Amino acid sequence: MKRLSVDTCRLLSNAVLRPDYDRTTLRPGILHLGVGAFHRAHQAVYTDTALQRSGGDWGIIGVSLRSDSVAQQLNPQDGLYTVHSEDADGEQTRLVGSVLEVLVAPQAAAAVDAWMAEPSIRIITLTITEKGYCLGADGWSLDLANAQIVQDMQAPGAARSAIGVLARGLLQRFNHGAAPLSIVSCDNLTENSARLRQVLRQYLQACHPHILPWLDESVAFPCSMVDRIVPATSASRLSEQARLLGLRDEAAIVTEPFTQWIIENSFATEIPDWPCAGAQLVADVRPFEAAKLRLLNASHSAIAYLGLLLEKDTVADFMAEHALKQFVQRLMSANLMPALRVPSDFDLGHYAEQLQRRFENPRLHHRCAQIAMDGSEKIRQRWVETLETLPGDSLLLRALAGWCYLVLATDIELDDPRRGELLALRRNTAPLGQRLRELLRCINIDRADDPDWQERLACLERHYASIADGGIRSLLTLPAPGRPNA
Ligand code: CS2
Repeated sequence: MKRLSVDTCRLLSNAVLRPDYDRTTLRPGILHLGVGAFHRAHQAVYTDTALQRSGGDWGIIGVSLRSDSVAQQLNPQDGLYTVHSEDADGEQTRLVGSVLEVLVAPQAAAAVDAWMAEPSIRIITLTITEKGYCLGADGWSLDLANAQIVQDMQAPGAARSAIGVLARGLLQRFNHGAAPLSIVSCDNLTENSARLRQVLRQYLQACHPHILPWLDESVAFPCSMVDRIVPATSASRLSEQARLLGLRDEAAIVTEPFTQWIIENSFATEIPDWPCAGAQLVADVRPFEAAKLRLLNASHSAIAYLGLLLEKDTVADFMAEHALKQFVQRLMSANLMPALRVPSDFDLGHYAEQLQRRFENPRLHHRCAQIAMDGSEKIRQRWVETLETLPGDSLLLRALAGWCYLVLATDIELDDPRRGELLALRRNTAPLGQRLRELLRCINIDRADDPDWQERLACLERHYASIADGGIRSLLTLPAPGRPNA
């Protein structure tokens, strides 16, 4: 079967929607760091719709920070790929034309710097995952003990971390006319771009302090909340897509129809017509970020860890079992939702119902193992604030007991930036209470003297023991309705 490209795309099945703007004259206006599946199903699609409806020079230069796999998928296809969205109510496939090229930063550092310096690039967006921000324990400053940051600060010209690459590009931009710029984080962190600004300032302060006045004056960091469930595309799904398309698309994405992008309206530059594609520009994204992270992502992580312990492959498999779905519903309604403060016109109940249907989508094949990745980073963002509003025992604490058990007592593979520390705790033979306290430190809970945490820790130990005795199911049996926080 032929492969998708500019030359072959006329052979695509007629069912595929295609862009009708002229890609041959489209100039880049956006540089994106971390051009994985999420970016291709989200920001690149909003930009594609904006190009379609309102035009403008807003092509995207994608940058991979480590591996060349996305470049291998997209460059031979002239940047073209398809997005297939599907749920129980219907499906749609579209060809996306907004990505022009993918560069691999370690192999093409000069080209990446040159694009960052280019005034026609007006926006840099990022999806580099939570760990990419190299945040220290306070969640806002740069982790100066991070090995990559240490290395980058010693040799900023050869930087490899996202922060180092961005800083080097900003230096070039400053040296080549200092055009204004908007930098938008699209990662699952509250106040994502504000945090990025802090760590970047700290890095620049150490390496190129003379550009800080320009950064403060001319570079904006609008925060944004992004939402779309985008599982990694499996090999079998790629073959299924190829049959549907009539062409091989190595970069095909399969996702859900739902998509949301809420962006702080504080740009230093013009932007594509993202609002016509459904993006909402607001004065304050924080309530939206909190609702998304502490409801969607928090329950996602709970499903992932409990699901792995129950040998459920996907989120939909988990939700297909009545008792487990009930657990998720109660986790949301009794623990997660009461801890949120949302604007009066935000219908949290509707959002939660919609979420459950999204999780149940049987076409998504979103693997628990994918969501479980980087747990020590994600749990900080998703669970800790809510746990602190809940006294003693709670369903969320049971989910935390599940994660602790998974880390300490199973041989399930851990894909986590703190893998070394976690594995050392797994092998450690110290008393359980001590190991749990150390594990909690890995998710930034270090309050051994706080009586509330002592109570939670005692419950955590009890739950851990009951998982060890009777398996995780014993913990997911719901207490009688009406009990507070249960
Ligand atoms: C998921 C998210 O992998 C994960 O951690 O919780 O990627 C989630 O699918 C997205 O944030 C949904 O918008």
